[in-house]
Amino acid sequence: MEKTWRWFGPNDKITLDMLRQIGVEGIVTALHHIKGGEVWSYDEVMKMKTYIESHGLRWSVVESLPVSESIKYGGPDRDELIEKYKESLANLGRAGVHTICYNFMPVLDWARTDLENPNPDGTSSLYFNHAEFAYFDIHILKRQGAESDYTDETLAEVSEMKKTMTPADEHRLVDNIIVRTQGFVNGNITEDDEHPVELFRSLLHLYDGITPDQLRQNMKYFLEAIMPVCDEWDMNMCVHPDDPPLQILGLPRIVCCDKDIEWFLNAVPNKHNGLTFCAGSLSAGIHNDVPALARKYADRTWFVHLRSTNVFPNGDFKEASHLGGRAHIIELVQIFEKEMQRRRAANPDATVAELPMRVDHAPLMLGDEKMGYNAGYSFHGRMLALGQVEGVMAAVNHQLSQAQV
Ligand code: DNO
Repeated sequence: MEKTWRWFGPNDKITLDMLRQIGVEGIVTALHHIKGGEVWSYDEVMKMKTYIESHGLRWSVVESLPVSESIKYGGPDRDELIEKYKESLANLGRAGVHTICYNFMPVLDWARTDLENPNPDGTSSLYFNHAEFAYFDIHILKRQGAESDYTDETLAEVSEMKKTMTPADEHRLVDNIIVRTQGFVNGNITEDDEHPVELFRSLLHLYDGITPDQLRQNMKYFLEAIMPVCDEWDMNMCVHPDDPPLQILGLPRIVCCDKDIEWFLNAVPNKHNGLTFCAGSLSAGIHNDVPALARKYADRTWFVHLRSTNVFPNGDFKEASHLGGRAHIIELVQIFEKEMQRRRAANPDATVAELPMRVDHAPLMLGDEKMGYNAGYSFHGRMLALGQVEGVMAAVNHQLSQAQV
């Protein structure tokens, strides 16, 4: 696989020169300065591509070309927005960038309650606490009927919490769940929004009455509309699984499990309709057997996110070491490296593109915590994780080449 790294553009404190020194080959980025829904012009795409290439790297993956809410809930302007999306895709294809990561999650791009949960060794990691999330839903958002989505146990924990939560604690929860995890990924809420909770509530209302089936139909509509452009420019669309892969905030969520993945791949049976295999997101659902999913969907996977989580008996989950947890990354590397062998064998005369993989959501360590990095995107933590995964890849490839002799 190709070693890639998510980089947030020329203002990222982690520079491309630093990334070359640690063995990164390809860059995963987006035109973060362009407002959601607007066309990425060929010139803007080329500017970014040239900048990356002038540092001896290549632009391997777009993460993300965001899908507007209106396309997801099926608003009146969706066709217009889809046309713009198609234009951006064609401009990327013309520039030679062919792998596109996107998601179909309503409103929230990903969710965590705690961005610096301490580990015994002095580092810290991202954490999702169910009771805190329920507290946010019930007492901060005050979503109608929210209580009925939680177990008695969780509700009892929430009542206990209510006795001690301060306004500062509540502010921290809002900041973690809907601001600091969203702004930097071109999500709906940014650090500059003065009333994030009100804004968030109005976004949730856009999905009133939208069932999972309706959302599925909207996804199919979107994919069918863009496939001709994807065929023309060889664009690999890779949907990112829902993170966490669970039903939350009464929203329809449709990329959470085996059945969901099977559905959207079959609904639009074109190889350009593929998957970002985010091992970490999938691992946070106790219903998911991550290596089994990788085995089943390797041939429709165009991008791999390697990270892992531990899920606790009450459903809370925390990012794990890249060598531990529920994702079983060593097995995943075996599966995807074998898939690469298969792709090469199936196309002996062509140069088969390496499958890009990046590490994700690594701990804060060795001073990362003072650097103000985007949540989950530390430097030392990710560098350590990349070193670990690189070692696994080297060992797996060595074994595979010996098996061939
Ligand atoms: C979070 C990321 C997500 C992901 C998008 C893809 O760390 O995994 O923001 O990039 O959901 O569209």
